[in-house]
Amino acid sequence: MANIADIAILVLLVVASSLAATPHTTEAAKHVVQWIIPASQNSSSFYSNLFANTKFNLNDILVFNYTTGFHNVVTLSKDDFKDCNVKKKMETFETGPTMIELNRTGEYYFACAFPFHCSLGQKLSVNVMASSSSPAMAPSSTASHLSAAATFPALLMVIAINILF
Ligand SMILES: *[C@@H]1O[C@H](CO)[C@@H](O)[C@H](O)[C@H]1NC(C)=O
Ligand SMILES: *[C@@H]1O[C@H](CO)[C@@H](O)[C@H](O)[C@H]1NC(C)=O
Ligand SMILES: *[C@@H]1O[C@H](CO)[C@@H](O)[C@H](O)[C@H]1NC(C)=O
Ligand SMILES: [Cu+2]
Repeated sequence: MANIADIAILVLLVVASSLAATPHTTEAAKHVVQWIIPASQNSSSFYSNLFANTKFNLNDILVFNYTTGFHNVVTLSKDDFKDCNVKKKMETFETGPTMIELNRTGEYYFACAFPFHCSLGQKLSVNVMASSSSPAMAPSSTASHLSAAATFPALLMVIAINILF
């Protein structure tokens, strides 16, 4: 026969474990891209197609994976990106893999500055959204409701078992 203290401890354990299992929402996503000259015929849209369904949120990390010395990563203005004017680069990253922390919202324009690589399609623009706080909150509260809903029957069962046996 269970006593009140046993039940109280069980309740605490179950509640604590459900709290611990609640997922973290602020985790930054990591997007890895194989940074190459696209082999496809539609080379100029290769990278935009690749990420057509990807959402980039503030503080996500973009990883350009390439072999140092074979490619690099430069940032460009919108116009220089369009024209592959890589000589007007703002920043240069030359060690692969290059990790870029997307620490501001808005458009980023990346290209490889090796001769002809950009015009052969090795260019990528991403639009970083500030949505990491608001839309991410919705799934989070749904998740914690679900986990609370799932916890309650489990709690009753544990108590019932404890009382019965
Ligand atoms: C390739 O480009 C053509 C013409 O621009 C387009 O119709 C087709 O959908 C593209 N294919 C892919 C896989 O992007
Ligand atoms: C980077 O590219 C290399 C060579 O293609 C590959 O072995 C490695 O798994 C890639 N790394 C990531 C994080 O994708
Ligand atoms: C954002 O990241 C860049 C390099 O990725 C860095 O130079 C800059 O200081 C960062 N800005 C902030 C506000 O953290
Ligand atoms: Cu390149």
